[in-house]
Amino acid sequence: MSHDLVEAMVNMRETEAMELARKMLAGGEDALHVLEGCRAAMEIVGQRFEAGRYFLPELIMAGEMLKKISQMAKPFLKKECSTKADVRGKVVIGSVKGDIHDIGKDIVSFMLEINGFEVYDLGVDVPAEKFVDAIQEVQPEIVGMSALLTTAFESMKNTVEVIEVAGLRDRIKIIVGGGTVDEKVKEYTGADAYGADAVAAVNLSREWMKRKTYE
Ligand code: B1M
Repeated sequence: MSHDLVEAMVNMRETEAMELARKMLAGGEDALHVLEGCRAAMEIVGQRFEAGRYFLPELIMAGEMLKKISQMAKPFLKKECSTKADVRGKVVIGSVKGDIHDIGKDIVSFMLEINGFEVYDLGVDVPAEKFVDAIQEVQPEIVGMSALLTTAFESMKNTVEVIEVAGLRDRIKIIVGGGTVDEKVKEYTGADAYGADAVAAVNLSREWMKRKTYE
């Protein structure tokens, strides 16, 4: 991963960051590595925000830079993964209620799509009831919940509970991910698995679909 790109992003030099990302992608660098490097830059921006060195405008600008780079990276991701699409299934995904972060969720959705899944993205700040309605309508095998705010873990847990109360829990597998989500959050929320990144989300989903095929 280019230290220059991380440095440009962290210091809000947008034009330079876009040019570096464009060159890296055009030069054949692994698009997923470029995105994971951007995640490292976001980590530093987040730390500066927490420390009171950066404020909301920097957070917004960092998000915009990453969105643009994600768009740039999409065609290259397709090239890497499209041949691996052998197992199909439906996934309903969203950022849970109270959380409007969507860059990571969008990367996960896109990676699932190019790996042969039909993805129904409910967007951000999604109430539990909207997940329930979508499960009833779409009949997915997998439900994905994303959250970056620690305060949204409660929403994740509540969403899993509401799905259970609606009698839909047994027919789906639930995967959670995003920012500070980890195995403990998975346990706390009652989800089936935690995905550390987009590739993990795809692998888990593929694994579940394979198992379902042999059941
Ligand atoms: Co916000 N924000 N933010 N923010 N923001 C964080 C998350 C924060 C950690 C920064 C910090 O203080 N260090 C902090 C949360 C602290 C906490 O809860 N402990 C924070 C805060 C506090 C806030 C606000 C409250 C700020 C305020 O208003 N005072 C506010 C909350 C708004 C809300 O949600 N209600 C807010 C707002 C925003 C912006 C709108 C300005 C912008 C988001 C733009 C957008 O998403 N459209 C923003 C940004 C950019 C960030 C940081 C800097 C970057 C987030 C990001 O896009 N990361 C972030 C700092 C950080 O992340 N360290 C921060 C890159 C992205 C690719 O990673 O989303 O983790 P990630 O996704 C990864 C994996 O986690 C995984 O795959 C992805 C690809 O590898 N993954 C999944 C994600 N979802 C998955 C689902 C899966 C599986 C894997 O299965 C379903």
